[in-house]
Amino acid sequence: MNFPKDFLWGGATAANQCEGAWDVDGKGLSTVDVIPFGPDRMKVSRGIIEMMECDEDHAYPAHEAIDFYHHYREDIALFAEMGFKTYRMSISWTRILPNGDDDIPNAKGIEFYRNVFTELKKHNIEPLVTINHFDTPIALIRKYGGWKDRRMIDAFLKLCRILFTEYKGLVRYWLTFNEINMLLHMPFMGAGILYKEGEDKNQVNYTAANHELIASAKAVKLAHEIDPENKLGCMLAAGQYYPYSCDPDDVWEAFNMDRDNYFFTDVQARGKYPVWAFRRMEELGVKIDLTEEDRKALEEGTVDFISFSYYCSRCISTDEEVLKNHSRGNAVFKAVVNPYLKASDWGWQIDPLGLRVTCNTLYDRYEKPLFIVENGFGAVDVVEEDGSIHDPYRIDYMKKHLEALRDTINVDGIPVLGYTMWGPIDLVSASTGEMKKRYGFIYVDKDNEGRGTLNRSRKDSFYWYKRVIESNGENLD
Ligand code: BGP
Repeated sequence: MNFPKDFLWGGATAANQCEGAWDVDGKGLSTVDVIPFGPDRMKVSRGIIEMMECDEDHAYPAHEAIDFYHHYREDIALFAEMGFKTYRMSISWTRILPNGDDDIPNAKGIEFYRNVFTELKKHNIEPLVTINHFDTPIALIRKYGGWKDRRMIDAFLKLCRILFTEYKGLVRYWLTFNEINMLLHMPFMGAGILYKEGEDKNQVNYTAANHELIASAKAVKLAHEIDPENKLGCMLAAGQYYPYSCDPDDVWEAFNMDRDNYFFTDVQARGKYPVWAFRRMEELGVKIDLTEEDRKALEEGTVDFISFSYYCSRCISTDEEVLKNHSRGNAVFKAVVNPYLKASDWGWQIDPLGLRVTCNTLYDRYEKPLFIVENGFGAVDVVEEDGSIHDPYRIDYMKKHLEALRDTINVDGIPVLGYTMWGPIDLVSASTGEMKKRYGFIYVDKDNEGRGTLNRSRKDSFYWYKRVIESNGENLD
């Protein structure tokens, strides 16, 4: 028993982390263009420091990134060489609509993505497109204050209508919002949210979440209307919470931490807010504006599949002493170090079985096909004198996760549409802005300071993944 016959093997990237060309061919300014490298990055991402334009004192990694904008043919050829069946990428909203809601789209932006999709088709690679991957037009933040304003729904749908119409027949798989739950953790990066003095953060966050959820549902309906062949997915930053101990308080805490994340997918998959979400909002003193029309939209816009990123499981405790040992990994999530697991250099703990646990939980909850659209290992790579790059740690991480996925499919019987590992080509890290935190099978010659030729080269893992795809996952060695 192995992976399904039409399993979609591939890799995933995001526009701002690879395209560069931030101000080229009419592209407008977006949140990700003003999120700097260095110590201020997290503060800006979280909305603690306000940054609405670039300044001289900071460097902005998204400006050039790995310049996929000018290298896409070469990069796609390398993906094809590995045998990719699918490539997950995102659209830069401001490349299509420079101000976020322009009446006339930017022809150069439309053309760029058409060229990319056509190139993919040439290589028989199915595009999987994230409509919004941490990317809010600055002009809409100035105009509306980002997703806390209901008018963002119409602006987003304007973008969606253009995409679904322009790329009809070229793209079939769409995700509405990348890691939609990130809105609660990195509000500026996730949803273009800046808080005004005295504003209640919970109220703002849940209002914005409500708007994104309505926008997502309406986009799903629209996509199905424009082309019934379209398949739409939600996208969650997943990773099961484990209780640190069997103390019922820890168990209950872990259960609730998970629920906070499922808040979004519960609505996107089931078409309505779960009972507990209203109670939770009441506890927080939050009131959302959910009209009859909104409820209908949520009901009519449920997703076709559940996609998610999985890097690690999370562990939580109610014991103050244990809580002091905060996990360094993915610092946006509250978690303590799990003593049973090893970690990457960035403190992200490695838990392949956690992927199986997460898949089973999501399938039990929604009974819809799953799609793992991000999983991978950020590490420092060394280029040898002869130019080769040996990355057994990356192969080991992915092999173990693919074994767990194989069990999920074969032993547990869960339908999984595909697997797009994160960052098949080195790109800018979303959390740290670094180049040094590399995920790729393809090395890009560029360092944290922006120096390098941007030349591409194949790591050992490149050949390994090629064998994996060739054997449809039978050969994971
Ligand atoms: C997810 C994001 C990606 C990606 C990945 C790895 O949260 O969807 O954009 O970057 O994490 O994280 P990082 O780049 O911080 O290592």
